[in-house]
Amino acid sequence: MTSQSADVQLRDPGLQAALCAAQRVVVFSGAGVSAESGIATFRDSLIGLWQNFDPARLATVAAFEQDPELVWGWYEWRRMQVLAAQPNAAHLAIAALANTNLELTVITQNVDDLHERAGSAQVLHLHGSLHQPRCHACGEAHRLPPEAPREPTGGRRLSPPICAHCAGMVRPGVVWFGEALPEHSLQQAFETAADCDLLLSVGTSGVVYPAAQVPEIALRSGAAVIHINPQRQLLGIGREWALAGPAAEWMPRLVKTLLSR
Ligand code: BJW
Ligand code: ZN
Repeated sequence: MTSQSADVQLRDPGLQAALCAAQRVVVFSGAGVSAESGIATFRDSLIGLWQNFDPARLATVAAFEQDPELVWGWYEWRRMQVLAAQPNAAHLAIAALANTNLELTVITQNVDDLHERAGSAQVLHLHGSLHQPRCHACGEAHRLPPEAPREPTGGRRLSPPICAHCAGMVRPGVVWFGEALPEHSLQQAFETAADCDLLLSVGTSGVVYPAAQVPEIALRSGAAVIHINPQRQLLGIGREWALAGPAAEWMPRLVKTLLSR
């Protein structure tokens, strides 16, 4: 996008007023915020061993129980991608918002740690983490051996580690379809969304519930919501705007506007 069309979009008087008035700000992020760090979004097509699989069919307990090597191998390939990646300008801009007098809450659906590595503290992870596997049988946390970041090589089937506590199979520490989200994080996400005056919804397709309720709750509670996404449509509920384009271009602009009020 040219900076001129960005200027035109940012000049909207309602949007300017929302940015000027913001005190309690929520950033709600999805896979698109990490796209420019080289992490595939969830609904991108897969490559290598997994190219004939639908991610939504790999991200289930049933898939793991039926073919643990396939599913564990997929998650290890993704974890390697994340270890080799760096936070991008969007993650950094979001982290910079914490150093202001705004009350900021970062809520993410992502299973990577790029918000934290950019400097954001206390990120609410609604869908868990690639870096916190646990036993599928007894739930005990499993410590992965420290690994130097390396380029993922296209992936392969891998046997899941064995739990030191009960010898059960270790599974990725993410939330699969049909599983409950972490109760405390979800409750906090809903409460901060209901209580914020500005929510920035960055890089999410907004199709996965209950996380997709977060921007809906903010809108219904009277907050302004800005969607930052090359493709995102408006929800059609209340005071909302769509800024079309990549997060790594929009977030630094928005943060600059918020800081120069
Ligand atoms: C850019 C960009 C750039 C690109 N800059 N942007 C109501 C109706 C129908 C179904 C349901 C319902 N409520 C619940 C359900 C079922 C289900 C669900 O929602 N299904 C829908 C898909 C229909 N939900 C669940 O099963 C949830 N659990 C549940 O409901 O439990 C009930 C229960 C209660 C009590 C006890 C027991 C059970 C769990 C959902 C868990 C989802 N987990 C996943 C996988 C995590 C692990 C993994 O990563 O493998 O989380 S699914 C996947 O989608 C992942 C993501 O976090 C999540 C959201 O995706 P996201 O982030 O939006 O990514 P994409 O790829 O979809 O979009 C990327 C966007 O970025 C796009 O818009 C691009 O345009 C944009 N983009 N480049 C900015 N540079
Ligand atoms: Zn165990």
